[in-house]
Amino acid sequence: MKKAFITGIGGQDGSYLAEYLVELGYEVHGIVRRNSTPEHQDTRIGHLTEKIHTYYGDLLDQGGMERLLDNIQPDEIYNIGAQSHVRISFDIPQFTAQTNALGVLNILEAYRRSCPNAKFYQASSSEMFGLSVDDDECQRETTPMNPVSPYGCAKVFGYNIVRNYRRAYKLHATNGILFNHESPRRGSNFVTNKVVQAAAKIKLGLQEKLELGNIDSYRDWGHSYDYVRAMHLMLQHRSPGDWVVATGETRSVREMCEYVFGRLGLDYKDYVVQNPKYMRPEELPYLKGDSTKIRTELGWKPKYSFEEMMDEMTDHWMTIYTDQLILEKAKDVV
Ligand code: G4F
Repeated sequence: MKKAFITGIGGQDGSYLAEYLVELGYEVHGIVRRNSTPEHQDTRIGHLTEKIHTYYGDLLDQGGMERLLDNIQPDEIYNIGAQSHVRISFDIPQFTAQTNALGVLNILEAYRRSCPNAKFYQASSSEMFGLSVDDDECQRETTPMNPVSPYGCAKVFGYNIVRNYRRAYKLHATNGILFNHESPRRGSNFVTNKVVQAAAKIKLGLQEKLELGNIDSYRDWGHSYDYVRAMHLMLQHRSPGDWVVATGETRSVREMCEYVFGRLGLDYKDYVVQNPKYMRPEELPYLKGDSTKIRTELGWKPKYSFEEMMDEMTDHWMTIYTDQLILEKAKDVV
């Protein structure tokens, strides 16, 4: 039985990855950060409690990580934990840099010292490309990195230190350069989930307006489930490398709103208002990934289309809010 160790196991990707690896027969271990509301800590992994092993841990605590890796001796390590919100990285730049840059170095050191024969995955990000776009309007493994946020800058350090450790210590250390990926488990302050939740509430008469920031930026949105399959595939390859994972399609936030509201029979223009609070001091205007390398060399391709993913998310929240409404009405009757 193979053993996997996942940082950020309680997040969107961590939970899909843990589920996927359990299905494949892995023994799955992962760390969650301690916070003051423990009841929120396993919202996404509660259904897996009997099947996985979780520990309190933090990427900033290298000693703790080393002890865990020493004891567990995993075959595969997935470093998915991070401060993952780009706009918030402008509010807490030092913490973002500590977690997303030094945190990577901490776990790499723990890995090198405790279980150097394991394979290592680093959650690198398309945010690292920033303002760079190739002549064909895509970003790929060879596109220069020109980040425009503390988050992106920290991720570039993480990416480079993985490449450095790979060469210097002959480690199977790999970077997945993932473009945006979403699902019903996405945090509600990322734009897709914010939009579907609001559209569902507006449809049911529970909300009047939706406040957004820049709706003219473009993103390449895939499904988290498809992207965790890609992470696993990368670690099955004989040699480590850097792989872009993307759908190759791009849409503006405006187009995404139009689709989601439209599916519920609403016109987004009647409800979406812009609030400077959600604007970023510097914005990444355009992302569209070319994932030819992983498609041709590893045979990866996404199962979800953009529409299927947004429909799944919308239906998820429509069901939840409809059930809540029914409950509220039942209370009124009693
Ligand atoms: O959903 P977002 O916050 O995702 P963003 O910034 O692209 O980052 C995500 O993808 C990266 C990969 O490229 C990951 F590395 C990162 O961890 C994260 O998963 O914002 C998407 C777009 C941006 O252009 C943003 O300015 O939506 C725009 N937007 C407009 N109004 C908004 C809002 N974003 C958020 N979060 N909230 C708004 O109200």
